[in-house]
Amino acid sequence: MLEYPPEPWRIKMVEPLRATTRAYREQALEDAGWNPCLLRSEDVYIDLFTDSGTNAMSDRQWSALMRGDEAYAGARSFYVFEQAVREHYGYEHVIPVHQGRGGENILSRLLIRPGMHVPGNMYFPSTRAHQELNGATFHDVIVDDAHDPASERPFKGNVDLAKLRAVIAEHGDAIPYVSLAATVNMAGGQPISVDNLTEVCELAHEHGIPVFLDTARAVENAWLIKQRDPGWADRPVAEILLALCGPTDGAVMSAKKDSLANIGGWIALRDPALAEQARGLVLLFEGLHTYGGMAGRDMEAIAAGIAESVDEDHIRARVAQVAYLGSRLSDAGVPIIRPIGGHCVCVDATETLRHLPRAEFPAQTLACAIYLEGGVRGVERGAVSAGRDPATGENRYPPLEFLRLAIPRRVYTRAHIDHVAGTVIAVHRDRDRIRSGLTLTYEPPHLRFFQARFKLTTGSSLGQERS
Ligand code: P61
Repeated sequence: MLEYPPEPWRIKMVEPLRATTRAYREQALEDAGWNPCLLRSEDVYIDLFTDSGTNAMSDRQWSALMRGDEAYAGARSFYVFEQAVREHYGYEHVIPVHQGRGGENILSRLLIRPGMHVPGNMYFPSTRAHQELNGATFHDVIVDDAHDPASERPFKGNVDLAKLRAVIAEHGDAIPYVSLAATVNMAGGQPISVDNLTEVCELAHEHGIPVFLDTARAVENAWLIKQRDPGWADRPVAEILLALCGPTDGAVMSAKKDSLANIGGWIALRDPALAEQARGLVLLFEGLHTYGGMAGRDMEAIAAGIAESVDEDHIRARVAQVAYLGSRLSDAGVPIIRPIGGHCVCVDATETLRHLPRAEFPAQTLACAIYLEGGVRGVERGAVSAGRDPATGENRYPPLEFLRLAIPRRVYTRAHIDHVAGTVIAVHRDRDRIRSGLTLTYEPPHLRFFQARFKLTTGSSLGQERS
């Protein structure tokens, strides 16, 4: 019997979903240029495109919205928000931004100069895009296991300290900061351990290099630490979160993830001088330093969401729902990234569609196949997401090529998750019927996966239809 703890909430308001026919979905996908990202959400039955901003807010968050103080300057809601971030993440200076990439833009502009080098535990598209826009080269210093879908190592988000030492030895003076992520998204939501994070900070600090943590899913990381590191098994998740942030110099946050909000984010810093400079840039790019592009009500909803995010019942049920989907797929022989991460289940596309060359984007093809099969939307995380090398213009082929099924928080029921499992299992069973991959017909210069368009490489259908 797979574990599926009863949800620690009941449903007060519902949003109708529409099931469609296969013929309808074929037309919709064709119109969307074989990119599920370009589908209209009303044409999607179960939307696992992202867990970002797709959370269901609680009755407390909705009532907090009504307390929003919409003053342009010094809104009361800002101080409520600031206090919640300080209390749960432990940083002194809290600067609001409209969402995560707003913070990435500010931090990269502040600290990066052309020719610099940024090491980190695997790239994230928007994070690396901002680093590269400002002239830096990103160096992946994550442990090798992170690139191996089958490895069961519990902390595949850890940094390989030897790799980090090598980058410091070569580029020490030109490293503005180490860019760490809690639960590494592009590795399938894999956590970093407190011990490893602490060692990274010690090493970087010895060389005068600050460390900034992407805390978008740090609560989920804290929960996985509680599950996987016996030294933390008895500690509250709120305490583990503080232990993760403690050794770092600051954080960038997308509140659209852990914080159970639909929009928002922040930069959190310890250094008052750097914080002052960040506020200056926020004024230019986001909004005043006491709202950063958010409405007062958004800041209230985030403050309430932060408190709920570290509730043990919430985080247990959230991560268990992800694990339930992963276990159902694993048990049916679908190759997924192991161990199952905090926010998503990732189907190994190179393994599933072994007969398709990488140049035909197997993960993008798989995303199309599960949409056609069951109206389920996931997202490609492979060569399309990796984009082109800015120096050579060639496609980058990262070791991992997978279809990500990211689960929004508190949105779908077990029956929905069972529908997803049934859909993916059916596509996997009939995988040999998928005869065509995809060819790009349009690609924008940045974050191409969001807007790219494709055509079938051969024929007029994927070939998966049953006769
Ligand atoms: C997602 F490919 N994540 O997972 P923003 N850091 C981390 C994220 O996961 C993240 C951001 C920063 C998304 C949406 C997304 O290139 C991409 O609030 C670990 O979305 O600006 C976002 O936070 C950025 C996916 C965003 C992407 C940008 O689905």
